[in-house]
Amino acid sequence: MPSFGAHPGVTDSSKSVYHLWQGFSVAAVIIGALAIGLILYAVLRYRRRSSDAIPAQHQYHLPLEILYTVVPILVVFGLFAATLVVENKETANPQTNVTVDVNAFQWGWQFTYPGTNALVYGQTTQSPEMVMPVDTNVHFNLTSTDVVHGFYVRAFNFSRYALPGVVNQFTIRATSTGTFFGQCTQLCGLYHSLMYFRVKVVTPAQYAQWLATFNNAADAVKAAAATKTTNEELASGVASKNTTTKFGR
Ligand SMILES: [Cu+2]
Repeated sequence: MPSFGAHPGVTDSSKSVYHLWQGFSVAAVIIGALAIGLILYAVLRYRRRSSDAIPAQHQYHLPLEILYTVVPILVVFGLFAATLVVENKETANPQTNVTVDVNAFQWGWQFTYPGTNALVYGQTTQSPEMVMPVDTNVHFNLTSTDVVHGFYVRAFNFSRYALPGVVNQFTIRATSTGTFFGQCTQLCGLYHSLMYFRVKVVTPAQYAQWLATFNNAADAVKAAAATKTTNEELASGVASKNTTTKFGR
């Protein structure tokens, strides 16, 4: 099936969004072709041939009127139902073992991994690179220290506001390894254009190895300081969705 300009991406949810897009595009092509076909047929078949003869008139054709009322309603309901299914998948927060706290600020990103010393931090030209395991549900708690930012990863077909005072939660399961570009998608000030980051998706073994590199006293101090400010924001923020455990922990 053609892509209609979109891409499947590298996560479960990016793929379902992509398939939804394909479904909508196919529906639009079929309905567009039908409408244009009927218009062209009527224009050509019943074009004016002589000055006085007019085509036979068929108003109040009840079955036809019912058909062109009911069919569009069914089409709209079908598209609505498909959207609902995909949206529910997008906002599902299944139980996870990996949690990443993302804190956006003017103008950079901080990624901390609760329960570990891992800390990824970078601003403007530093482009921090966060790490997450493949084929694993990863829970994100997204917030901001100052203004509204946008967490966007193109390969994930995914974007969320990073809002001060709100904790936006979502779960992403990457299905292939690689390094993917992310960026802020809300005009947030002078260096908004430099608010890039990268997401590195690695195997679970590589992820464990990466976490282990932070097992030292110096990184423990740094992570404690970084998570303290993030935790204060998470605690004061309003959760985007009620969860049984506090912010998925
Ligand atoms: Cu920003």
